[in-house]
Amino acid sequence: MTNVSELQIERRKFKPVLPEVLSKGAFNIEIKKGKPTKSIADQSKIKAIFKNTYGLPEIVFAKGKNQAASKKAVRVGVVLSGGQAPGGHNVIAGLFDGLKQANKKNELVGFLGGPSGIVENKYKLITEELLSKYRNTGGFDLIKSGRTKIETDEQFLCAKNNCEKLDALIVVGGDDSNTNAALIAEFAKKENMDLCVVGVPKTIDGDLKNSRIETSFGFDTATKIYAELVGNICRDVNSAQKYWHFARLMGRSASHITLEVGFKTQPNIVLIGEEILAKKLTLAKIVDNIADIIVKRSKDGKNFGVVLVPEGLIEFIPEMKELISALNDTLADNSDALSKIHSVEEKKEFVFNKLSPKLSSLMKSLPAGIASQLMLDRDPHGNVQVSLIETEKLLIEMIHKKLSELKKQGKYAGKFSAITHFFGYEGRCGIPSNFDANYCYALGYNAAILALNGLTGYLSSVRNLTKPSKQWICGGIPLTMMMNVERRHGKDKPVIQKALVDLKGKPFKEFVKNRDKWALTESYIFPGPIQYFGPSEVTDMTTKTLKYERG
Ligand code: FBP
Repeated sequence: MTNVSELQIERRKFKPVLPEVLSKGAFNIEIKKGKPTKSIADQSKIKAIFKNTYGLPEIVFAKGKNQAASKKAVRVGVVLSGGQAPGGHNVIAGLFDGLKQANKKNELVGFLGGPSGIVENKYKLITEELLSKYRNTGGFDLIKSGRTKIETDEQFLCAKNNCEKLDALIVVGGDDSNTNAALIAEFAKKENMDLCVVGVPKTIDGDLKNSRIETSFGFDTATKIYAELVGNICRDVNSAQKYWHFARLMGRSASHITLEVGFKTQPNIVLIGEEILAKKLTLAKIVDNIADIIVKRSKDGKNFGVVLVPEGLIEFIPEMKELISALNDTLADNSDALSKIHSVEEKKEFVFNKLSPKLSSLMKSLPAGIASQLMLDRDPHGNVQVSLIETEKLLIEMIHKKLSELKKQGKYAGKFSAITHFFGYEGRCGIPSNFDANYCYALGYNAAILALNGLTGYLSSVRNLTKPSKQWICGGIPLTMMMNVERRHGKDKPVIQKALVDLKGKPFKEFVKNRDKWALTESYIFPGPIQYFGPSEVTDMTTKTLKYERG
């Protein structure tokens, strides 16, 4: 009995197709430098923090000769940071192959368990024998991941000691982890270390992007997996015609996943957090809007439908955003006192007394379970763990109340039976799609080229992604260019700005054009499972978001 599936065996044989510009290796790539750059906001504050790495030029790779790339053997460390995303192993594979192509003696070590592996000096040497089992597979299990933030002086000192023998460190992570990468790059420069730090844009949430980073890796595969599940639910709904399904989809700060899955399946209601914030909708108004569609459909005899809820919805509702931000500060300022209180109810009482009367009564008005979930520990970067907050249940509870009021008023005669789903972890470790397998391999290979050229403080950038991978454009984007100052853990911190759904952007406009029709009809699409073999139309398609944004 073997412990790999038939698909895994076949999938290992997939050979990612490198962008043309990378295909001849490090010594045949010319480095083109652009003009000095600025951070997207708070320039003077960011410049003051990143004295040594602020203002770097953008880098684009072109075909040509390169004398500068390191010919001497180098030792490079890689760390996978934050939530899993399909394709992480291919980043390591591309990195490994890029380094070995330049010099067989180059070495790659993988820090274990995320950034804590750097602090605790836990690592393993990556060899071809080891890596061959992981090529084109999902998950981060080759070296695991973690959410530790390298923050304290002591942690920086440990990192310094443990990276002393490295020539480069590659940080594969989202906005927070790459912010950390930028801080490490700055620290290394300040300490005169010979360490080049390069980031790789990872997150299924799709919120680490800009004009040069078209998408983060993992978004493509994860949304395809969620879309298969939601599509199947749509078909079930249309067959039985008796339930309303509420599916919450991962994406803690932005609604890109929900929008993309919306395009792929065309359900009846798709909530976009960014729109809710822009329109300053209250929780009650959101519930009214959903109830309105439920009532309209029931008049046509349709007591069924599908609703997509972005995981981060709660933080987009202005009154809840205010509450969460006050809670963040209260929890951070009173962490010692709170750690001595053991029951959640007593903790809640303590917090109620610290909040303003308005926020305290808002919190008291929430279902007890949701209020407790809001009190849960923040992650090391100061983020609320929205994946643990069951917003869909909150909505359903409120919709029930609203519909029974409408019933009493004689405005609703339907039946509302709701089923909930949370699709998150199901999509984060799937076998990468062809797109992610190619993209991740290119990102890793590209990071190797940046590292071999000592280009520190950059994010690996591979773009032109709606074209075949041979035509992709490669280079590096200064990490400080994407930064602004935000409030975290009750303090102002430099962070890479998250890319939220752009309400003026083409994907959102396309959605608005269609949503009224989706609401009242059954325009469902059933995308089915990811296809790894077969016609290019189904195996190589990119996301609808990329198609509308770049099409
Ligand atoms: P990253 O931003 O680190 O890639 O992680 C994103 C994410 O998958 C979110 O969608 C989700 O809210 C969160 O991770 C869950 O975190 P955890 O794995 O710690 O439960």
